Amino acid sequence: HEALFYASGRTSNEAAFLYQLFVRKFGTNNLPDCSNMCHESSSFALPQVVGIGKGTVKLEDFEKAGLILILGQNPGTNHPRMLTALQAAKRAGATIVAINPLKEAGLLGFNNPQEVRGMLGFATPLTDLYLQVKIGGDQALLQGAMKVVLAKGALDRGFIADRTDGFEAFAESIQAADWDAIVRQSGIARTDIEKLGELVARHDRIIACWAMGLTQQKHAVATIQELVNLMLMRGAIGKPGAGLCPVRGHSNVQGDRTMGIWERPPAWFLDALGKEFRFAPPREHGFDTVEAIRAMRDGRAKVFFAMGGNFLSATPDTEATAAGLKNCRLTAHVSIKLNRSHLVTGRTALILPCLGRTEKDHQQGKEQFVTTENSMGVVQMSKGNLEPASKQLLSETAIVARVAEATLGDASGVPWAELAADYDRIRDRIARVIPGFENYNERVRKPGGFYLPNKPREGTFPTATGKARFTAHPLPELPCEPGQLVMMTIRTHDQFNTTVYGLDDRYRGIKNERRVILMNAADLADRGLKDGDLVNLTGHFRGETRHANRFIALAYDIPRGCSATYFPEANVLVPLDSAADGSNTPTSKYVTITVAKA
Ligand SMILES: Nc1nc2c(c(=O)[nH]1)N[C@H]1C(S)=C(S)[C@@H](COP(=O)(O)OP(=O)(O)OC[C@H]3O[C@@H](n4cnc5c(=O)[nH]c(N)nc54)[C@H](O)[C@@H]3O)O[C@H]1N2
Ligand SMILES: Nc1nc2c(c(=O)[nH]1)N[C@H]1C(S)=C(S)[C@@H](COP(=O)(O)OP(=O)(O)OC[C@H]3O[C@@H](n4cnc5c(=O)[nH]c(N)nc54)[C@H](O)[C@@H]3O)O[C@H]1N2
Ligand SMILES: [Mo]
Repeated sequence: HEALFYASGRTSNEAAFLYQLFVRKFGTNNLPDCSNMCHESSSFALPQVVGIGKGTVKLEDFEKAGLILILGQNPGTNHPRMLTALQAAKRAGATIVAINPLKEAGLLGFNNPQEVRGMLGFATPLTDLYLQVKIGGDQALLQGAMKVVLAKGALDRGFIADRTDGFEAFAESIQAADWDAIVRQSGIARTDIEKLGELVARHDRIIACWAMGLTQQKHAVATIQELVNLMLMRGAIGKPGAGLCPVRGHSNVQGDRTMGIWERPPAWFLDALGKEFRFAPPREHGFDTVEAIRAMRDGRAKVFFAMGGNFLSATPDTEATAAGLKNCRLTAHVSIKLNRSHLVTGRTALILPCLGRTEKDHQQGKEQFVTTENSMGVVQMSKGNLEPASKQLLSETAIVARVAEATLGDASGVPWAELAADYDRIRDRIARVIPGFENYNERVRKPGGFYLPNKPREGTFPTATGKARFTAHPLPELPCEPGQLVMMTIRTHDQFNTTVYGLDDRYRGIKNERRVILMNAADLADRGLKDGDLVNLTGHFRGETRHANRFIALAYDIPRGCSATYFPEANVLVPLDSAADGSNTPTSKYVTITVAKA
């Protein structure tokens, strides 16, 4: 338990399965991953209320939807392919609502470069209702909309009676919710909230999409369950053109979790894994990302191994993470690109370069392919077509197999080399351990791959009670002292997480600078600041302060009291101990700061 095995979300199903097998044979569930900082709040919230930690829609549902809600997501930049589905939905008559503190360009309109009209620059208007919610105000906004739906009696009573429980207590809590608090916390006028409520009341084919704006909040789990409440009122889960759509980030982050990259593995998974590989997997839950940093900092962890990712830059409180990594006896990274995590190391440090997904992967003369699972639960093959950058590069799978063999010797009883020599053999083992992967090798070779089973999609909810569950969540207090601003850390178009490709933020009209803070003009004026002033940022959390100096303050269309900086430049300000209730996801979208002239 003094060793930590991190994973980012690029690792293939095959490498991920072998990796977690190695770690559990080694004797721990210390498998923190990027999910802990990403959609963990969704993975934690959804099983309790719908019985599965994933979405319930397929791409084809978008064209059948009547109403699409997009909360805390910037698809134009982060999920550009989704815009095609939204555009098609729009043309088929769907109404689209965006809920976001910023008016993100991709949500306002859309140029499809694949279409002549798009090339000529005619944007298809996308959003019918744009609600510039205050940071952290989504739960209040959703409660307001649900008050309207309740008042109109616009309920799918058959669905509620047959497929759900907990409605009475939920309805009471919504009735008790106070309009003044709702308007204050959401920052949205009651008339606009009523427009949203009326749209919800009018539609039953509703799709709800969300991403980091909802998940990286202290009250993320409650907010996501509130969104599920709204969907259940209208019977909008488990029918065509309707359902939940948590939009994921890394290409295989969902698959990695399915493969067992999880510090809190379910018992059935460990049972099946133990049976297939004849051992007793450790049962005790392991460390997630936040706990892993604390363990390194406090000297309780001495080895840090990373399968991809950029742990130093992606995690909260960069200083604390750096101190933790330096405390280790060994740090090792399997990577396709150099990054800052390679520079802040333990006493011994290894960089193990590996093949990328775009490169050809030969094992014993035979060309291999790997597989991944997308946000919609589709498992597909992925095969590189470029010559590898070097003949000496190993695949991730080969590296895991060799590390396992060297660490565990013959005692493990797993034929590591044999498995890594032909990925079909790994897939055969996955098929025997994880439900839904039967005939894996055959089915994944078919064009388009295959869908994993999804019970809520088919209308049954494998929760504790066998029903979808309404839950009641009284509005929390959101901390923000007088003079403070709430800061969210967001992405630009020209970065992929910690890999920054360019200094422009083209859709927000910011050029050649990333150390900026976007603020409401009135908030600038209050502090005697002008657009373009150089400022120092101070984070405040439980009496601790954190500092990030010399940012450029820019006046921007953002609600009062809210501000935005970029990830990863502002990660130094994200407190390690500020995390979502239940999921322990760092609150990267809710950091309380003060701003002063530099
Ligand atoms: N080009 C590019 N694509 C990417 C990535 C990348 O870095 N670059 N990263 C990938 C990964 S790992 C992920 S997880 C996804 C992330 O995809 P997103 O979640 O879209 O990414 P973020 O930039 O973190 O922004 C979230 C959005 O939430 C809004 N927001 C912030 N706080 C709140 C709030 O309290 N309420 C509401 N309603 N909205 C809020 C912000 O204004 C922003 O528009 O993208 C993936 N795709
Ligand atoms: N403040 C703040 N912090 C955040 C976020 C935020 O919005 N705000 N977002 C969080 C989110 S959503 C996420 S997902 C995490 C991301 O956390 P990570 O996944 O740890 O970070 P990345 O920047 O995606 O990792 C990039 C590195 O991965 C390696 N890599 C890329 N592809 C491969 C591959 O195929 N194999 C191997 N072995 N290595 C590869 C490269 O070396 C590259 O430098 O960051 C989180 N941190
Ligand atoms: Mo992510």
